[in-house]
Amino acid sequence: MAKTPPSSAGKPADPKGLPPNPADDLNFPTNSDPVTAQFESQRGNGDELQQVTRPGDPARMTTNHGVPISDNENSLRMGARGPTLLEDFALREKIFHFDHERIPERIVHARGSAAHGVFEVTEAIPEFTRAALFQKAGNRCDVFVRFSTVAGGAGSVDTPRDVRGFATKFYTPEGNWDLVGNNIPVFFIQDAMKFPDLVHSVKMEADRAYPQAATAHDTFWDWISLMPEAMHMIMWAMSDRAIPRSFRMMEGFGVHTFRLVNAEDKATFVKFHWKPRLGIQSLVWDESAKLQGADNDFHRRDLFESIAAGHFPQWDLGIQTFDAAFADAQPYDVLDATKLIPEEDCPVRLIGTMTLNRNPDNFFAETEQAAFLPSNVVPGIDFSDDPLLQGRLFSYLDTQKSRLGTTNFHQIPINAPRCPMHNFQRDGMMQTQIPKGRANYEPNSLGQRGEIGGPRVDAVGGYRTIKSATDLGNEPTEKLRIRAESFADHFSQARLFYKSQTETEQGHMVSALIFELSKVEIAGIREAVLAQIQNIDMGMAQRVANGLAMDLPPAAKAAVKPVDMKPSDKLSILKQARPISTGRKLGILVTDGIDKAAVDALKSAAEAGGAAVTIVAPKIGGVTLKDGSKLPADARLDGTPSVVFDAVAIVASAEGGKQLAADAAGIDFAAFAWAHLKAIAASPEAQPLLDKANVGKDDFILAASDAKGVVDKLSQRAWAREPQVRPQF
Ligand code: HDE
Repeated sequence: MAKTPPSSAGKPADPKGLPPNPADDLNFPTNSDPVTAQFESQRGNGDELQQVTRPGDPARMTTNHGVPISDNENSLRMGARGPTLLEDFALREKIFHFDHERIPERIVHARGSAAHGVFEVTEAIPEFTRAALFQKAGNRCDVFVRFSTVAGGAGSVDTPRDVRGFATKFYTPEGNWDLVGNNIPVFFIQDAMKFPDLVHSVKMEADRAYPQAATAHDTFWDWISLMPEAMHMIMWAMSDRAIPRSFRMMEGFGVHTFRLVNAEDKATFVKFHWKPRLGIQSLVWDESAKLQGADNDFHRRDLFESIAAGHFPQWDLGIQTFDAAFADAQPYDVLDATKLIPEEDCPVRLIGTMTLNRNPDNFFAETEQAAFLPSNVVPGIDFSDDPLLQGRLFSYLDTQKSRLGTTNFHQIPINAPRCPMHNFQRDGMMQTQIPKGRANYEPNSLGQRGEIGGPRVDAVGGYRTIKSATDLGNEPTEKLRIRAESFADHFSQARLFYKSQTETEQGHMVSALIFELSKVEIAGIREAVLAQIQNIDMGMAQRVANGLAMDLPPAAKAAVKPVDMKPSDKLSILKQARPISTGRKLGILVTDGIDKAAVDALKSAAEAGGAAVTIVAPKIGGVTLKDGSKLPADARLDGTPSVVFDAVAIVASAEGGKQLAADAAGIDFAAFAWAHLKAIAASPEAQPLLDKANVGKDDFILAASDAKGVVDKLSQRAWAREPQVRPQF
């Protein structure tokens, strides 16, 4: 554990010429402590939160001040039917507290879900960073991760077309490191100055307060059509990345270029990646739109239930590291957040694994009060001059004060570091700590005079900003309010992204643009977008124009003529698909009069593959089997459409098959599974239903007895079916 640093008088001069550590007689950790010991002694184990977790055991009910309560039903009144008395402190306190239960929601990323977990280093990288966490393989720290949509309010839906936030708080022994990223590696804008405009344009429109959680409206596309720098991000937002199947199946990206700094103060540029162990998968658009009605909480439920069932989602942390020579050689600026570095040009090296293994005990106390700050970095991790990142460094600290109401938000247990925290910052609203002694200033000599002297800086182990004034030879000359010329190419990477997709994925992007622009009421805005996207790909622009039944206007003028980059398979979801059934969901629709064996075979095959099974029946009490026994249902057909499953089976008796074919919910169940390109395993008696639902034949239409077949297809979609179920442009 931490040692007492030597007094300044006796301290040898620091080899790097740093000032000696001031005198102090208090213990505090330094980076010179053995790393493993630090981790063992200081790694959080959840106890920090346990100290404030109320178990909810039966106990005597009290007021907030501890006074026992005798009656929680009736307020105090004068006579049986008389007026209520102001004196009733139990009533007043209860209503007063209730009146203030809500806090302002996040201005963006308001709707989110989170989980606790552990991060473990698998490859040490001391050559790149002096961060204690990364000094040794096997080092572990606790993490808290919040996933979110961006545009919608806290009560909005889980599956709109939107970017997803992926914010991770690492509780390291050197303080909290927050990697506040998204599931898309680039962003809409290059400069923080434009963020309020972006957000105003995408949120519900100012006069009518709709649409909620949607980009498909005039103000968003108006703004986008005038912001060519957004075109690369627009390609991602129109791709299936913006409609993930699950938080568990998304990549995460730090987006900006950061820097790692080693013990010799050598800096290396870095981009952070999270790679999901379950692979990446998305919904199809019609399914994600229907899910907004079927289950508003689709992603939230999926995360919570998976963790509760012990299917802990995992991601590998990867880094792309590069130096200034590499940066200078690229045809884009690595400080521009609208650009990515293709993995083929700079491979991702995996250095750790994160496992989310515990649901929060209380949504408000943990998920809602979690405050992530990109400015939370630890020694060995530094920023770059990316102008978007620089703006974020201000915004997040600032916004917590308005959301959480106090500069002491860092004391809220979910935000508090799991390592010692000492300084001379004092007081403020909601101060919950009681610093002892009268030393609340520094320097002071009280420590040498037998009193508590308080903490002192650690010039060696403490955070030191890297010395270079600016990045990449960008030496300061004069104050300028400009955009660097190296940021001017807005289309080459948008084209790279489009060209890197499979035909199926390109078709989805075209359809998404047609859907979104069809919701735009002002035709001139649609035309302005068509003018921009011709600079990305003329074929795509023509297909979108066809889908809108509009003529292509002249192309917008591009500041820099786009170049063709080498397509990158890592940008496509389908080129990286992984057939993993773990954590998937099979819905089995059953009717009266069936044989249980068929259901049992499906169930055991699915469970052997790590998938969850839901028995769906016309009535919640279940069905009566052929042998007269009962099979209980988990869900009722009316209210559990097939959109909530990865694949479905329909096991019907002859009579049951006919009844389903006469039930709109039954027809939708089969028709949507077909339209959403899912595997359907059906008993022969279900054929009347399949006919009524216009279900055709292909490799994904199986016999109910083919339990293995349907489980193998849980993580796949019948892409070849797509032209049969919706128009292609
Ligand atoms: Fe954020 N962003 N952002 N953002 N952001 C917020 O901070 C902001 C940006 C991201 O689960 C806010 O605590 C500015 C990029 C996530 O609690 C706010 C700019 C990326 C979350 C804010 C950006 C993100 C936020 C709102 C442009 C991906 C949710 C509430 C300069 C790398 C964190 C809050 C959570 C939240 C500002 C752009 C990711 C207002 C000014 C780029 C995942 O401070």
